[in-house]
Amino acid sequence: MSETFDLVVRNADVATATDRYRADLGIRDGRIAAIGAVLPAGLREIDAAGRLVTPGGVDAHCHLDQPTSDGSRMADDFVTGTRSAACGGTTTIIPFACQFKGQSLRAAVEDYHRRADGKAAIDYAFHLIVSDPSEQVLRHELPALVNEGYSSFKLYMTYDDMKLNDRQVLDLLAVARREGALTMIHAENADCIAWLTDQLVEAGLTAPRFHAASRPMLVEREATHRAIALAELVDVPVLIVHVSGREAVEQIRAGQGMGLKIYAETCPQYLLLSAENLEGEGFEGAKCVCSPPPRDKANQDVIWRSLENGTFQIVSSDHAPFTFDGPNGKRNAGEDAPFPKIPNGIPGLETRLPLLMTHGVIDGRIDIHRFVALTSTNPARLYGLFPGKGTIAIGSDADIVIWEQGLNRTVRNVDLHHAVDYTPYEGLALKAWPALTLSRGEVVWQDGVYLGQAGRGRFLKAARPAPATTRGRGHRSPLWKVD
Ligand code: DUC
Ligand code: ZN
Ligand code: ZN
Repeated sequence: MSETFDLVVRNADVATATDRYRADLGIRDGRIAAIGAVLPAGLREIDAAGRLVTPGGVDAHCHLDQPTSDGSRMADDFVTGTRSAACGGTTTIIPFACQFKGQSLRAAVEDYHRRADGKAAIDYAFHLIVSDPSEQVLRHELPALVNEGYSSFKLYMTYDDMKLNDRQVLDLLAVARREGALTMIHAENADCIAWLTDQLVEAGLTAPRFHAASRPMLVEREATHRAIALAELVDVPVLIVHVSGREAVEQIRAGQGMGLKIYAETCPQYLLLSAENLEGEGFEGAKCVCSPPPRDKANQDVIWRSLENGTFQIVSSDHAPFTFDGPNGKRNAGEDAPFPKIPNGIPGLETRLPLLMTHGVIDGRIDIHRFVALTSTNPARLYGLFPGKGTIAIGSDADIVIWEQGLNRTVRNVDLHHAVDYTPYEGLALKAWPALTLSRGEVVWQDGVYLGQAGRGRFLKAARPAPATTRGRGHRSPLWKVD
């Protein structure tokens, strides 16, 4: 075996979730083979020239080519979605294989593999979405799939085509406990939302901004409280996804304070957008319709503080790519369409890391180690992909970002690589962007040019991520920050 490196990244200012050091990185066969002060020559060399170098991002919550039941259609498939991710420094994604009611879970997984096969340019694992926890699913399909590398699943407490009642949630949590899977929960109270929506529509209050009024903080607080209580009853860890504001944060902190393993994720939209963005001219507000909706400035501040103080383990994009114009997009039902007809979700795969680097690290709200933990190391750990993904260490995949800092730019949709015709972050400041992204040692993005190839991305089987119980003696969290 030759000892020559395929690639050496020289003079890197490496930041991981825990460490910061100046080093050369030697890469062989797609993995980091050596880290040293001065490494021998490689077949190829990249001089990082003292630039900040971080692990590639792991976006643990994004939706690509996910079938929907309302006729809307996602603009990004695995070709455009992974291209966009790579250009923004993300090297691993975990989208969702979604079960429709009445469908077999395995059929949903097989269908989703067909959508990804030959298309992804970076590596990917799958979460499951369970919307029909039948006996067959609970007893056979889900345990078998967890064993085969699909070790996390999402359940919904809202949306007519997805929502589960408390008994169904308990049944699924019990399977998660037995099988060592991690449950992600979309926590909003379905009946409250349906009732409020009816009131608003009857009163003729149907513009996009009333989307936020139909799902106030209270409905998220109540469902978050209930989700945590159900997890406590079953004695199993859960992860509350896309947390939007103070009242839900307080529930999560209360659970964590009781010693429960309650993990939590937030997204750039809850840090950088507010309900005011839903009030844009005419139908513009539809560009920011997502659930839960962005809240107000005070809630944004709480979310920022909760990144810093460790309440949150993960920042994901929740990329849910619907175009504004065009068939199946947000404006498909017309400018007068009532808000319940607007597809829920916004794009954000490509902007997640640069926005958090700019508004979090460079603006002094979080340090670089927290940034790496939230965007790469923690999602890799919690979803069973560590240490192959999520860090810069000998033996890990050479998924690496070299940063260009000191920029004075703004987000512009024309510069992005997704298939969506807008970004909700248009005009926000950008002080950093990846100069180069390596995926398993291959350059997929360099100096503004996409160099990836559809089909080179590999499916990753996820190990069982979670401790089986939430506070049993001797159980350790997989997270270094939470224990
Ligand atoms: N929930 C998600 O997780 N993503 C998009 C919309 C939603 O409600
Ligand atoms: Zn959700
Ligand atoms: Zn989502």
